Amino acid sequence: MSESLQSGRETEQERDARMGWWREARYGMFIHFGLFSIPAGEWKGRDVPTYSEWIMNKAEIPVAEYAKLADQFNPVNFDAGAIARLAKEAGMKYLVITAKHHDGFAIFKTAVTSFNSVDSTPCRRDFVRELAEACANEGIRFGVYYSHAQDWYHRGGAGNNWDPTQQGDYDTYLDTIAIPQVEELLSQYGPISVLWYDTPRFVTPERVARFETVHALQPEIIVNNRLASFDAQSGATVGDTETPENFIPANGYPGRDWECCMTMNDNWGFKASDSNWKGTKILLHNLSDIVSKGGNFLLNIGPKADGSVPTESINSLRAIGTWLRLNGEAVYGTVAGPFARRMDWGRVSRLTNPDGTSTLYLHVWEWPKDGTLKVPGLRSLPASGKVLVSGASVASKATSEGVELTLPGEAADPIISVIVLEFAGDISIDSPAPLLDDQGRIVLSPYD
Ligand code: JFZ
Repeated sequence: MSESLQSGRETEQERDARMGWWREARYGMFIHFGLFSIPAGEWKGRDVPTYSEWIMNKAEIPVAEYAKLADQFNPVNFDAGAIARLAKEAGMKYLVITAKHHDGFAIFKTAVTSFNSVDSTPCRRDFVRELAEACANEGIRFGVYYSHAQDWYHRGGAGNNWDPTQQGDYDTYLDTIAIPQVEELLSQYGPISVLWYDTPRFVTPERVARFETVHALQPEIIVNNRLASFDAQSGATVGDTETPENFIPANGYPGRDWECCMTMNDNWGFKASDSNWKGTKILLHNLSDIVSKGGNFLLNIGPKADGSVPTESINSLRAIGTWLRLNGEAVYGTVAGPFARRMDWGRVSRLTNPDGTSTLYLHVWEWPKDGTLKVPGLRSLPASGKVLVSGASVASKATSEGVELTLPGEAADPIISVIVLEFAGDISIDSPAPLLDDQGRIVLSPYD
């Protein structure tokens, strides 16, 4: 539920319980799939310089012309079971798919418009239902992305300023398309764990309340911060989670749940001309960086028009899944590390255990050549230390800067090796002193 509109209706304990699985999950799959997957970023032989799923807008395609894409939408290779298994193999714990993006096309059976994948296409398939069932079979939590304000097809939807035939009343659009479709999604597809709204336009507190009413259909649902950018009365952020997109905030959002959503290349929807794949190392470093700041990583795939998942996406997801099978305890259920400054050798995540002991996971991106790893600012000596994967012991000693670790042998992993430090109680850390040296200069490490 939205934080500002739920205030008083949910205790902190109830909120923690509702967010519990999400905070444990830390890592999910985003899927951008729809009619836009057909042009894949090209229109009338021209590459359109924009996100693939924005092609109708940037190429200013008239509604009637764009709608003809539905006649050829037949993703015979869309295999919901395979996608859910891929997410599971990748170590992802939840999945969010674009039920309706800004182009107004629903990939689910909706009674309020025929512009959907069941009524208007040769495939006559409900992809939301297929994926919801596949995720249930694999134990993956299921969520939906919904573009509630922007709708370039239905009259009155926001964002279409090029086709006069689409103009109409915004509240009528909300009442006849957006709100009824959200109600369909929350009442006809079983448990929906995440409702991922996108691009709030003209969304007032009164309009927020109309959506909020529907959320009551799934009382445990987690709603992001994009239903409305703020609650005008209280000024509080509406929604349960912050959603930095394609960037990782320097310090996360202390005290707030947040999720970084990210593309694997430069597009959300499949774009044929986009071969700028980030690759496994960058994506794994991003996961490490995000969880070290207490966030979740929602990593996107853009299936092709035939429904198949790009090979580059599969390869990186499988590689990260392999790493997580060995090192997942440094990710799942952890919280932000205790250090105000990033370590120049990697990142740190943390567990505060029920018995009062503490655990630090050192995500070592750069294994020190001399085997000595410095943890500046750490003032508690660990009771024990080991390399997570091998179990090899790690010795530690206190120094004037903090704690110095002696690492055994070679790095346990070519990308990120995890060191586990166990502490008998809480962890004492230097307060983040200003980065001044004795000449009063600001001293920044390369990673700063
Ligand atoms: C939005 C969508 O427009 C996009 O197609 C994709 O679905 C992405 C996940 O979400 O993109 C945005 C949303 C907000 C901003 C920029 C792009 N913003 O606030 O700058």
